Amino acid sequence: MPGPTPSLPELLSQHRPGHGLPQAFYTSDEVFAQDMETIFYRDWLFALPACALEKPGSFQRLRIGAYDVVVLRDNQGGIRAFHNSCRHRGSVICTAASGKVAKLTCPYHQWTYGLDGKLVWARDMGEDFDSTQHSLKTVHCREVAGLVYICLAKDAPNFDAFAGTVTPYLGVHDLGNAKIAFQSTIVENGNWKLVWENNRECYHCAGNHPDLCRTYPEDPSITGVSPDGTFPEKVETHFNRLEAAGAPSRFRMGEDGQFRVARMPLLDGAESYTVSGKIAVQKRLGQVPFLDAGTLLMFHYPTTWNHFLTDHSITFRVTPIGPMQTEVQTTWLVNKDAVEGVDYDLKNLTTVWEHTNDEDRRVVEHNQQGICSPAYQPGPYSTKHEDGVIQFVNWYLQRLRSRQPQLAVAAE
Ligand code: 3BY
Ligand code: FES
Ligand code: FE
Repeated sequence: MPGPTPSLPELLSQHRPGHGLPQAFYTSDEVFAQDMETIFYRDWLFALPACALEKPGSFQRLRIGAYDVVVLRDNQGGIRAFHNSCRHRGSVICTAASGKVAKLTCPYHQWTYGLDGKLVWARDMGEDFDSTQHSLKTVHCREVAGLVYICLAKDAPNFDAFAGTVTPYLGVHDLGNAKIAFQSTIVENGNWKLVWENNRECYHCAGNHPDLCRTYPEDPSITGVSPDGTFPEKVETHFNRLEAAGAPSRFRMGEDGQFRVARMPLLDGAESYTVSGKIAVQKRLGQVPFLDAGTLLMFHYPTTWNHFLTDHSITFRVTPIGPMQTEVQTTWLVNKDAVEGVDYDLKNLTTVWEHTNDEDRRVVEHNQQGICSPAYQPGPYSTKHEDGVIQFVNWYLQRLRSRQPQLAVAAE
């Protein structure tokens, strides 16, 4: 019979570099709680594309572990985030997943807040009651080129390096003029780190993604992180061609490995993620200079990877639900003036990634099932195909160690 879960310092000392993580990292309640405390409650998290909040008062509710958050557009057009907990007796205020309101009224005793979070009405609270002391609690919120990020920490980590690096890359994609064509939300019965490990390699692509492989190259230099900083000549030529035409493309990575951005070529002749390989949306989103400009790949741990294409863009959001459950939300963005049935066919637009997501769900679930066996022993990653996975695992372990000083010592 398996014994009790080893402590986190023990687990860290069991990890062999270049190998998968010990079982408990993917299964235990304790590690899951630690991941939430150390990473999800402290890092910047992708929330939604700004265009999801169309008008002042549009809101969306997000759940991150124990936290319930409302992200909304205020009367000045800015985007703000608040804890969804009333300053009276704590009720949730927004009960719907999304909607549009003039003000935020608590369903319990109707305390009412403005879109700036200030308490504007509370009945019969007496002379001494100071409404200015009862504003909604704010959550850090930043918009980067049409993408909204939040941070639950009291003191948010620096976000400027990421924002400053990716903003020029995203400029040509014009996400400010996007609308949501489709959104899918799936639950994968697997740990959030397995979702990421799977995303960070294409070693599994040929065996699992028949539709994606019509356009997306299996070449590890496209998906990976180029540990030696070099790229095949074909990729270099692609970078140079796109940059000369005004579309930033070269591979850039955050200093601590939290994010990467690079405009990568698709297979020869491919323009977008469709079965035919041709663009899906005739009225394109953005001003990417060529139809064969490939895909701008951007990830930011721990919540998002993205594909910004020549005709549309796709955002992905990863939200852990439990040690062996993760939500993956995919959003297809198109030009706000593109008309479904005229400029694009929704099925043609979404088929490849609907299939790919389902195939990824299946491999992640199989991975989780096998890891749950007492016979599981972490195996070696392929250095050729899985350098991106090694990079993710190293980032994760480094986060745990740097934010839990006792773990840094235990790992020596
Ligand atoms: O979604 C990703 O970023 C990559 C590309 C295709 C599959 N996956 C490895
Ligand atoms: Fe919100 Fe009472 S709990 S008004
Ligand atoms: Fe995949």
